[in-house]
Amino acid sequence: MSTDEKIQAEEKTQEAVATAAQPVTGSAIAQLAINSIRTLSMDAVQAANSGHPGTPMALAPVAYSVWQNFLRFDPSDPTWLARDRFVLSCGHASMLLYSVLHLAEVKQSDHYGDVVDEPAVPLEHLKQFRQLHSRCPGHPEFGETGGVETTTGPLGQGCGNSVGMAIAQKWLAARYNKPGHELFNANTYVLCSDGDLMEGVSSEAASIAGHLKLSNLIWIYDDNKITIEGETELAFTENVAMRFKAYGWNVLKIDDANDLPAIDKVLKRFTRTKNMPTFVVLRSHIGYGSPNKQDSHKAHGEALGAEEIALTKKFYGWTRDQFDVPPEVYEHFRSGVGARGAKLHKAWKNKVKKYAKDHPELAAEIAAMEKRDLPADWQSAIPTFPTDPKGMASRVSSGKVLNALAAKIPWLIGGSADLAPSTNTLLTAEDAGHFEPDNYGGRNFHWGIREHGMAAALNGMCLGGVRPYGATFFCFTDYMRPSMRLSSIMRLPVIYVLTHDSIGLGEDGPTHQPVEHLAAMRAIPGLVLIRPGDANEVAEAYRSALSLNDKPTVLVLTRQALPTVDRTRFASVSGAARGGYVLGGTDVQLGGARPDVILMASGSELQVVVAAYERLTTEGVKARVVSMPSWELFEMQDAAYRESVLPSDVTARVACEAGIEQGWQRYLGNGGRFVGMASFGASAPAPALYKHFGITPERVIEEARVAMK
Ligand SMILES: Cc1ncc(C[n+]2csc(CCOP(=O)(O)OP(=O)(O)O)c2C)c(N)n1
Ligand SMILES: [Mg+2]
Repeated sequence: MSTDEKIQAEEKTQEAVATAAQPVTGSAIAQLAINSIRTLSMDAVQAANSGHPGTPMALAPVAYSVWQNFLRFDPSDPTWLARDRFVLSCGHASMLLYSVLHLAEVKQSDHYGDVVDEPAVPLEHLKQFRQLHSRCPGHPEFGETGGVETTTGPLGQGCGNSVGMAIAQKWLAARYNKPGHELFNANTYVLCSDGDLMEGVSSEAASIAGHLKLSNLIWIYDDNKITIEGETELAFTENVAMRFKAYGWNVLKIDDANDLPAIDKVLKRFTRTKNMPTFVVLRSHIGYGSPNKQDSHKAHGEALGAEEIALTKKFYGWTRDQFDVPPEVYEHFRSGVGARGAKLHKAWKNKVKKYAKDHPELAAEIAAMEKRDLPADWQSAIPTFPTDPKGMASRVSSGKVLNALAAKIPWLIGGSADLAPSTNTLLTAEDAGHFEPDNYGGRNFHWGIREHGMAAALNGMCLGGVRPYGATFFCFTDYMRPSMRLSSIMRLPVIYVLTHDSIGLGEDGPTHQPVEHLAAMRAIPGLVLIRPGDANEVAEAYRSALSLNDKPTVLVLTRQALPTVDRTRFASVSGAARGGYVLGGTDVQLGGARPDVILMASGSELQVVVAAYERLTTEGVKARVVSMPSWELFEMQDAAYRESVLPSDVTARVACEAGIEQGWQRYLGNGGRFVGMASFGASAPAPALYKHFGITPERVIEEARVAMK
């Protein structure tokens, strides 16, 4: 008998036992727990008069089964590194998650993994669903509510995150498990909806998960045949199961979302599946139990109304008041997921203690990772680059710095969306390896041409404990912006290595040349963009990026060579950490005199303003040149420092950047002038383009003269 046949035979026996032993709906206490999830969800949506009751009502049984019978999760420490993850990708059904977190008495934790000794979701917060400062915001938000593993709501993102979580779990297992010491073997459970599966990002994620054979990942698809506008017939008629089969997933079916034994069987089957992710088509009925709204899009996104709630509760046989949970339900969860999680977590801590004796260095790594720390001496790896008028592309210096740092930080792992030879993001150490189904300890990732899936997975990897980076061309941030925005909302220190930063990439032309992308990235609150001006600023950029443990960083790098600035003639590169600094024309160099004009630039245009500065200086103009690799880091400095770099009484200013002007007004003021792009680029060698679009020292000098008038 093959393994698969054995599993099937075993399941048949179990099925017979299950059918004989209990009704299809499960035990009375299970029913009570499930109906508690349903009624809490209905009541909270009704209290808010806003939200999504139908899907929590339908998915309560499967959420119950996963949590109560399978999830290895300790409610008293929702941040335990080796825990199973539960992701509600259809974030609109947030009340499902909040109800479970409430009933399972999960503790509160924050963005940094600090646990607070109080319930994450007390009843008062459920009653304040969707109100300001409630721990039950409209959609689940990581860091706001203990037990919420990731921020979901933009459909498809949770699916993408889950692939990153499963990857992190496989990687941790491969690197840290040793003979006699199994520390990591966690699973990721996902609930997802029609919307999740229509979004492209989930297809990218599913495709790579199948390729990678992530057997620790299960997506449970809520096949309710309903979306907002009506029946899925309107727009979604493909055979989803066949699609996932083609992706290489193990596809299973549950015909009735209320059939607990069937759910149990499928989840067991998942935990025994070794070589592929699991996809479950779960046929459900949105608004289950509501006599007038079940199976209708009316149950999707609005309160049921008091009358309909009364009718539905009658159907459930529910006689209690609003928000009134039977005490035995709490006890039930305590003795289920609570007891199991506490026991496993305690055993894990003991395992780690023993492990630390045999593998002290690896144990120290795990401890650092748990706190989102880095190895103590990681900064010692950061290289310095000698002065070089010819210099090197910042993508090249980036590759050198990244590799030097990776040697010090084992869990700095990542890859590119099929552009590693161009983005220079390959880790070249002999033992770095490639993350593949037969080598989950590999540190190089091949995302294929799936930028969005990559970015969503990076968030999941970061949530899973590692420090991930992902790379592509800067222009293709357009293809992953939704996930980058979520990196920032979740305060995740993901590093995006983005090369080919402007018209400077040359011949590939306007489709590949970012123009508005700097402005677009800077518009994302909390995200730190760094566009370093030479190799040493690249080194500093990595120092900043890795020092930040609660913000994503975007490194914007060139294809073309940049001169490495002579730091004996110009200021030390240490200023780059402050986002903007005086490179030439310092107070000392100007003898304390007020500058006549300030020239600012980032990245590849630094050399342009430096050339202009040198010419103006020889002409006797008291010019100052400011390198501005990062507005966001500059804005984090105190007012006195910012004033010392850009004295407010110097209104003659020129900024030069091979992107659009938008945003530069902040530093230019009314009297300032901008030299950059106002249109898409063109296909030609880079020097010709800089000349054609007038991004030259001559133009900067011209504008400086206008500004000084
Ligand atoms: C990217 C994205 N687009 C649109 C929405 C708005 N929206 C929320 S739920 C939903 C569709 C609901 O259908 P389904 O995913 O099947 O969820 P169900 O109603 O079955 O729970 C839409 C369009 C969203 N949240 N995210
Ligand atoms: Mg649906």
